[in-house]
Amino acid sequence: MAGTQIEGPTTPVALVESVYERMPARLDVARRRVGRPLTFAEKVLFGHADDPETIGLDRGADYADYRPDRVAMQDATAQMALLQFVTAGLPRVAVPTTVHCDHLIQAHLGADIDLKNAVDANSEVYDFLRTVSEKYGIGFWKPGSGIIHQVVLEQYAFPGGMMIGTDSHTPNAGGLAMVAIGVGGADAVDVMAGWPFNTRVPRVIGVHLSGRLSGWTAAKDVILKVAGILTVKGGTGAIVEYFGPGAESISATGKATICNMGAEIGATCSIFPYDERSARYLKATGRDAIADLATANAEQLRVDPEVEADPERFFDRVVEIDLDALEPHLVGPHTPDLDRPISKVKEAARSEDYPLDISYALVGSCTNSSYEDIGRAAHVARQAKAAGLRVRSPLLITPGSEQVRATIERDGYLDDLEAIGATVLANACGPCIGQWKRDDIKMGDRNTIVSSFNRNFPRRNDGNAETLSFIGSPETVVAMALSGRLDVDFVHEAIAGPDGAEVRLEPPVGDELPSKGFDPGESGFIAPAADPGAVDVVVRPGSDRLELLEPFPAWEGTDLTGLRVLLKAQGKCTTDHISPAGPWLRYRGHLTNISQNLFTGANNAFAQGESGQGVDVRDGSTVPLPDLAKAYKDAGIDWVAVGDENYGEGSSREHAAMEPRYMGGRAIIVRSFARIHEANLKKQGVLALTFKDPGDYDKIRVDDTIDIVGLDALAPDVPVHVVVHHADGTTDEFETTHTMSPEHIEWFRAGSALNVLRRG
Ligand code: MIC
Ligand code: SF4
Repeated sequence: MAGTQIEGPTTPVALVESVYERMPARLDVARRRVGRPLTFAEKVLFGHADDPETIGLDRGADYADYRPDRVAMQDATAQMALLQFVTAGLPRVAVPTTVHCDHLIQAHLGADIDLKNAVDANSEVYDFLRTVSEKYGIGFWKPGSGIIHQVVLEQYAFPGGMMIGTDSHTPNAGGLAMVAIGVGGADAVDVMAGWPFNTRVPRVIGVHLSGRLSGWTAAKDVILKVAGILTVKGGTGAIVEYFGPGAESISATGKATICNMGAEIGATCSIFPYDERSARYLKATGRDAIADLATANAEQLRVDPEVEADPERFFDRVVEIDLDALEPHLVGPHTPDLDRPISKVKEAARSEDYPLDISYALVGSCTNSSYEDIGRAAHVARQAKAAGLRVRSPLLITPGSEQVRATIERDGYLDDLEAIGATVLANACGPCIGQWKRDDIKMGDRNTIVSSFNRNFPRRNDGNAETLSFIGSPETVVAMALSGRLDVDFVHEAIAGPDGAEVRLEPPVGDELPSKGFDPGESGFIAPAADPGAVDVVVRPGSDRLELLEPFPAWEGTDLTGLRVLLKAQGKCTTDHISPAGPWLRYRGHLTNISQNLFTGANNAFAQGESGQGVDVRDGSTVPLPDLAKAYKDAGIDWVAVGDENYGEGSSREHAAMEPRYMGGRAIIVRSFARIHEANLKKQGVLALTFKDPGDYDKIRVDDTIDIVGLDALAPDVPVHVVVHHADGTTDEFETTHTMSPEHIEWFRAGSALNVLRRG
C-alpha cells in the first residue's frame, strides 16, 4: 500500500499504475452489475469502491465505501482534523496525505512582507502542523508555496484518481480527470486512519459541451453559466460530469476552474475526461510518465461511447452549453448563481442601484490563478499600457502557487500587470477568505468589488456586509479595473483613455502553458521525518490558538426533551454565517475560542435587524447568539437550531458543526442541507433533520420547547418525530427525515464518529 512509503512532493508513478491496473476488472464488475455502459465519473468511483461486488448502486440513495488515493488538507481545516487524528493513537497515516499552508496569510502590503508577517503571527500553528506532519508521515507545504488546490493540481492530481480534501474546492482536481471531493476534517481522519470514505453514491449530471471557447469568453464563464442554470443547490448530491467535443477547447487549468466552482452549486465534485490538454499539462508539470500511462489507458478515462451518443439515458440530467454562443459573464452580488452576460450588467447595475464605481478588483484564488489566467490578464494589461491607460480601481493579484508566481515573473506578466498599477500579493488565499486588511473604506460603506474568486457571500472578502461582490474571469476583472465602472461593457464599448481618447480592448490571448517550461521557484515541500519517534508535537497549555479536544459525551439513551430554539435562521445560512472566517481563522485550532463566533452572521427570524442576535426566552432579552448558546449551556439547557433551504452551503469547515455541538446544540432542523455540512453534523453526533413538510418551518416559535422522540428506534429511512410545545399551552407535531445509515446512527449514539474510531 502506498501509505507505507515516505510522502514526496509529487504522486509516485507506481500509485497511478496500481489504480489503472485494477480498473478493467472492476469496470467489468460494474458493467455486469449495473447492466449498462458507464459514465466516466462512475468508472472512477467503481475503480475506488471498497468492494465493487457489493457496493450500493442506487445513485442518490445508497451509502457507499470508497478508498481514495490521497488526502489533502489546508492549514485552516487541518488543525482540527489533525487534533482529531492524533487522539486516534495511530502511528502514521494510512494513505498519502499532505498539508498546505495557504489560508492564514493576510493580504495587506504585498507578497514579501505579508508572508513574513504570517510566518511570525502563525508560528505556533505552523509548528504544530509541521511537526504533526513530520511525525505521522504527512507531506508539508510551507506558507508561500501556494494555494492547496493549485499545488495539488501541479503535483498530485492524476487522471482516474480519487482524493478527498478538507476544503470545499478540492474538486479543482477534476480538471485533471480526478474524482476529488471536499469533506470535513472528520471524514479525512477516517481515511487517514485507514477506514474507507463513506458517502452517498452521487447522482451524475452531464454537461454536454459543444463549440469552442474563444474571444473574451473564458473557462470561468462556463461555470458561471452553469451556476446560473443549476443554482446554488442544483448540484447537491451529484457529480457534474463534463463531456462532448467542446471539452478539448479548454485547457487543463481552465477545466480545473470549472470543476473548482462546482462547489458553488453544491456538487459533490465535477470532472472532465482525460484528453490531449490534460496530457500537455501533466508533461509541463514534469509528469511525463503519468501522461504516458494515462494515454495508454485513455479508454478508462472518459465516458463509454454509448453514453456520449445518448446521454439522456445515462445521466440524471443533461445540460447543454454551446461554447460558441457563450458570452463572458459576471455573477453577483451576494450569490454565485445570479448570472448575467457582461452585455446586461450595465442595465442591471442601474436598475438594482448597485454602486457603479468599482472600489477594488481582485485576480487570483484557487479558482483562477493559473499561468494561462495570468497570461490572459497580462495581455489586457499590455494593451492598456500601450494606450497609456492605468487601472482606475486598485487591482490585486494573487498567484496560485510559487511555481506560477516564479514563472509569470520570469515571463514578464507580473511586470505587465504592475505597469498598469497592480499590486502582487503572496501565493495564498488572502482576500478570498477575508484575510484582507482593507484600508480604503469604513465598515458599513456600500461599495462594489469585482474578483475572479469563487465565493461572494456578504462579508466574505472584507467583513463588510455592504460590499457587493461580483465574480468574473481574470480578464474580465482586469478590463473592469481599467474602466473602474460596473456600467461599462468592455466587450462591446470603448473605455475612456487618457485625454478622453477611446480605447478598444481586443479579446485577450495567453499561452496555455509556458513555452520555456515552468520555473519551480523556491521549493516549499518538507518531507515527513525518517525517524518519527524523534519528533515532538507541541500544544502549549494555555495557548489561545490550539486546544486539545475532549470527546463529546455519548447519547444519554433517552429522547431529547425540553430543547430550546436558539435560532431560526431565515434565508441563506452558509457556513460563513454559522462560523465566519476572516479574523476567526486565528482560532481554527481552538474549539472554545472559535465557538465565540457561533451564528454571528445568521439572520434570526426571532431577532431581526442585526445579524447574530437571539432571544433568551428566560427573560426575553436579546443577546448575541454565541453568548446565548453559552448561557444555555452553562444552565444545562440543550437547544436546537432551525434553518431554511441549503443550510450550511459553502465551506467544508467542520467548526460549523463542532461549535453547535460543543455549545449544547443537539439537533439542527432545516428545510434542506448542503452536503458537506450535513455530513459534518452527523460526524459530530448532532442530529441533522429535515422537515418532511417544509411548511413546518413556520410552526416554530421563539419560546417553544421541542421534544425529539422515538430515538431508541432511530433507524435508516425512518422519520424522526418532533413535538413542539408552544408557550400558550398548544402543541404541534411533525415528522422529519434524515440520511443516517446504521454507521451514522452509531456515531450519534457514541457522541461522535471520533469516539467510535477511538474505540477501534
Ligand atoms: C472557503 O473557500 O470557504 C474555504 C476557506 O477555503 C473553506 C475552508 C475553510 O473554511 O477553511 C472551504 O471552502 O472549504
Ligand atoms: Fe482559498 Fe478562496 Fe480557494 Fe477557499 S476558495 S481555498 S479561501 S482561494
